[in-house]
Amino acid sequence: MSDRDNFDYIPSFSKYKFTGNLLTIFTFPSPCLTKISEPVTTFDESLEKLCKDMLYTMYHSPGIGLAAPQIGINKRIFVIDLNYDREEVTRADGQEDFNYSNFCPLILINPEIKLLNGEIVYEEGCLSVPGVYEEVKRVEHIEVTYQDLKGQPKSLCATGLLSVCLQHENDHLNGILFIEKLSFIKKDLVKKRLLKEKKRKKI
Ligand code: QAP
Ligand code: CO
Repeated sequence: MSDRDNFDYIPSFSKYKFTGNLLTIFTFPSPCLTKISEPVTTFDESLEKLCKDMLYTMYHSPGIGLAAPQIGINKRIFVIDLNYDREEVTRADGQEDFNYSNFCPLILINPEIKLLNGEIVYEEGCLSVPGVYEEVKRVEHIEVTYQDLKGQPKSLCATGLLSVCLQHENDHLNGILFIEKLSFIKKDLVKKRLLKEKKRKKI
């Protein structure tokens, strides 16, 4: 069994289909992106629904990670899937659509990251900072403890892209966007560009 088969703890997800609601993703400079999020204390049906909707929204964006603050909910939750397949298809009525498959979702609740060692530079992007991709330097080896949907304690070790993604999403829970990690000059330039773009779209 590959790790891609290991998602039967999410009932409405299967290898070939999933259901959920599309949530609105807030973009820079929304206030929800700079708040410190609160720990989750209740592990119930509504938490499961929220996580499913976050995954659904992430797959459709498409993205590889999404944190609750990005959808306006300041709770310590994020979802990740680095491995799913997305294939463009033409439906019977001629409409272009996408087929998604091979989901490998990770749901982390109340995560705590322990930075171990090494250094990794990766070109990051963010659904809340659309169109911006910049290199960010982070720690390569990390260890993460967290709770699953049932509140059970879990842990994992990560390197490479998974490590980068876990650190990026965890930053969201502390109100930090990846553009904050850029040099002063680059950060300023990117922020001004984003604000200008937003103003232009409103007119
Ligand atoms: C975070 O980011 C991440 O600008 C997840 O127009 C990114 O899924 C961690 C996206 C890279 C590690 C490495 C961004 C989609 C998706 C955009 C994402 C866009 C459309 C970003
Ligand atoms: Co992000």
